[in-house]
Amino acid sequence: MTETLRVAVIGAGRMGADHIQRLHTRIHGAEVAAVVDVDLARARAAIDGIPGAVALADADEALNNGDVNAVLIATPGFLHEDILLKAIALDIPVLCEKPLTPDAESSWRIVQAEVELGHKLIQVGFMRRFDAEYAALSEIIRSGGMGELLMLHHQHRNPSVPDTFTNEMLINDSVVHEFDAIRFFTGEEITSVQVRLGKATRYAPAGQHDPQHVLIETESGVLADVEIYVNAKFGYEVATQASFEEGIVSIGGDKGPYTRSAGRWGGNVTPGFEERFGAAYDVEIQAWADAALRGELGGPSAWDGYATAACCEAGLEAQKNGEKVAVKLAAKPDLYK
Ligand code: ISE
Repeated sequence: MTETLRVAVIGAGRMGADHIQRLHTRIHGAEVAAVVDVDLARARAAIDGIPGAVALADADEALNNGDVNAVLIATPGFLHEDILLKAIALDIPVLCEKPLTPDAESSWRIVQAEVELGHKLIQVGFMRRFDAEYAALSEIIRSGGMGELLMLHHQHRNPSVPDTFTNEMLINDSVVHEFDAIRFFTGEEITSVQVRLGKATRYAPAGQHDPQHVLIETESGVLADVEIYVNAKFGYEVATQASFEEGIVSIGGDKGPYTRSAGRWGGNVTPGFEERFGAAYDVEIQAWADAALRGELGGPSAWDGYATAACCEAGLEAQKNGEKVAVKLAAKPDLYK
């Protein structure tokens, strides 16, 4: 049995570089064996100080390198399918940053390839499931101690986004996390999505309507709403309030230190997702490595990637027509039950 994952990290951008440092300095049982980036200089910079790691410009070269036995994919979503199918053919474990692929049809091809292989290899990078407060809220829901969960209210605010962040990306790149979180909290599939466009901020880049209000229903009738606001300026916030029969639970509020000085009180606003979810990413990648070394899966599966892609597809249609759009899902294969 393999004792150490020798990981090829594909993509050395913002998230890839963060994961490379994480694997190198904090994760047990996994090491960076190769870093691939079309920008070879960026790949070289990313392996600086990591003994035994090679920098490459081609993913195939990394996958066929005898020293590699696992893959972490951190490229933009449209590049995922090819690498995922190759990793499945090689039967090696994968951590794939969200989205699994950009649309439900291509995600379904990944699900089918895994079903054909006969076991699960792909963990999708929905890191919020590994956040301590997300886990605590999920436990409260499962325990039934506060009665039935009735509604979820989500706030997802980013300080700013690059000009290349399209209107569709508010759904595909940002609300995709809420789709997964709602499925994680309720243990149910999402049945419909509606998007409402109200008054918009003048700080949104051309072509982007920001903020947007997303209304979601699950199989048992839990209602969820999401404020997605990606040019909120003040900082980063991901928070949820859950309404139960017996009370209300809030997660994701401001954290200390809470300071009082010179007649004022306050604290620091979280600047971005690396800070907000840094600990969750560590837990996520460690869970992936531990499970992969046992030949198991340590988190959300390719099915979760496919189901959230189907929600995004409904969300994009809803963005255009303002209607409540049904989520279309294929039957869940036995492998994921
Ligand atoms: C980004 O890609 C993420 O994954 C962040 O968690 C999210 O808050 C942000 O909106 C996305 O663009």
